[in-house]
Amino acid sequence: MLGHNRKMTGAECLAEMLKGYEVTHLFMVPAVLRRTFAELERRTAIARIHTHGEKSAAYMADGYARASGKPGLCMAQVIGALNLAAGLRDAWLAHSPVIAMTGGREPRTKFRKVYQEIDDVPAFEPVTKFNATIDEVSRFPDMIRQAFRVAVSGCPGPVHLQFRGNEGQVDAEEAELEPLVEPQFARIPPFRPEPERASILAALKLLQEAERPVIVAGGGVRASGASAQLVALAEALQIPVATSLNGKDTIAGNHPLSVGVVGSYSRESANRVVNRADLVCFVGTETGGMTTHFWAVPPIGTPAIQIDIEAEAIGRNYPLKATLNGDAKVTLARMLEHADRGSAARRKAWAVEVNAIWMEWRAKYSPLLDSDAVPIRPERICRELSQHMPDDAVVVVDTGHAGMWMGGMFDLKSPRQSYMRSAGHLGWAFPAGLGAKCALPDRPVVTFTGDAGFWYHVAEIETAVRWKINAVTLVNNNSSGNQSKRGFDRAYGGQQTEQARELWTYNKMDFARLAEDMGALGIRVEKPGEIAGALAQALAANRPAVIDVVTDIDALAPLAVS
Ligand SMILES: Cc1ncc(C[n+]2csc(CCOP(=O)(O)OP(=O)(O)O)c2C)c(N)n1
Repeated sequence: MLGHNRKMTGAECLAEMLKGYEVTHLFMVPAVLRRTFAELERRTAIARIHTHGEKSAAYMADGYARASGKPGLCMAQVIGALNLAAGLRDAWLAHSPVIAMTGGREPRTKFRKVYQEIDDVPAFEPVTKFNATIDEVSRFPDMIRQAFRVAVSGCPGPVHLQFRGNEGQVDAEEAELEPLVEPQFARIPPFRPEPERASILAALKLLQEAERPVIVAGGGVRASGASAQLVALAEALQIPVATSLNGKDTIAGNHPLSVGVVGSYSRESANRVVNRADLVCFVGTETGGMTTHFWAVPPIGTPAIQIDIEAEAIGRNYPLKATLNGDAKVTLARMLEHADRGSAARRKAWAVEVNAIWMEWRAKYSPLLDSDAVPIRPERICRELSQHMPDDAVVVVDTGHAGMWMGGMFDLKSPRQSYMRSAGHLGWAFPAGLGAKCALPDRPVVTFTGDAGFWYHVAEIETAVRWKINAVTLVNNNSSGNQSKRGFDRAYGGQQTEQARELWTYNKMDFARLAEDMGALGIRVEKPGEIAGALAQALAANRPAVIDVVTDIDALAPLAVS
């Protein structure tokens, strides 16, 4: 209740507030907010996960946030602040509510060449929605509330609070404070704004009259928890659904109306369906370059509708026939209430055509999905994972080839499964998977990464072992970053020299052995028939597990069609 102040330290206030916001874990490299850490131990059960680098702390907080919908917290002292800022970049791109706290400067000594000190605040500007300093202990309550409020509101995203003192020592000072918490802002979404009825009816009319419509569902559907409403509307009107990579888990891959991920890291059939559509309904997607294959899928000029919680996103890249500003869940629910199910008959021929496009894709890629080749084809790993992933798994995927393989070739088979992907940063997935497991300890978490991606934060195996974060990490180990091969072929005018391979290959590495040495379970897989058994063993291990799958360095993911 506002106005009930008591004398306390900033540390006591912050610890009480984090407990009130139901934070369960935070991720950091010391030493920052030391007094707060002591109060956290005294007053709360919050796990203070001490990592091997600030960037992986930020990625863990991001994975925690995306898995739970609750803000993920990460922290660094002044010298680690920019490492932390670098780690917010993926959260920024993915609209993930991460709260970063850093130590900052003392007004008494700044500009006097204080050891380790620079002005870090500007570096947080491009990766945060709110970037602020706490200079007075009296500002703890309102600024912490504002950090949570901004992180989860509207289109979610990262925020940064810099605390005075290189380690944020302002937390040791006392004032009359009230650790008031607003539980509404403890998770996304705090509000569900609804579009006006007229715009709902206008959009529905267009969808119902269309003969070849398609829905493109993005991360906004996931953030809103609107999968059930999306699928119900698609079923009522018989409209196929493509997703962005960020929205992959908004419809199960085995649903008859699912056509897969559209865009650059995509499935060929999804791009073909979206390019045949006479009306595209974008829901909770930025319509960015990745989802639209640089605005070629669908081509600009295709009749379109857009639903988004951010008014300023509506119409950014495609001229629109109808616009809906609101939360995805309530908007889709309202559309369903008014939907004319009888109009579905108009789309019978479209359903047949869409199914034929999907069957063509399946026939074309079956030999690779089912391949018994040694070294193993990544497509076969994807098929094995589609078949054997637990029904409630959280699947976490890195970028580059990992994003392409899993985006295009892996299918979720249950609405209870979740999928989270790197928004572009190589190396994100392994720590993000650990953060996801902290947020959802009772669900299996399976991360898919290439070896180049895994190398980035391999030291965090020790963190996983120390904290018993029993996530499973599968490494597509081709001793290279072979997604780069095509680009270097082009740069060398068609075919690269033998020496050019030094630009993208690595020494061979047995990650299973490395994992074992660090106290995790390590399983080396060299034959495709061993993948399912390794996954089952890793999931049952009751300790962190690394499945090191030796794959074909010549396997290149198919490029997007437009
Ligand atoms: C931070 C960052 N740096 C560089 C890149 C560019 N990049 C994309 S994929 C890739 C190589 C991926 O290698 P790996 O994870 O081993 O997968 P593979 O291509 O071998 O299947 C690189 C360097 C990136 N996406 N992110």
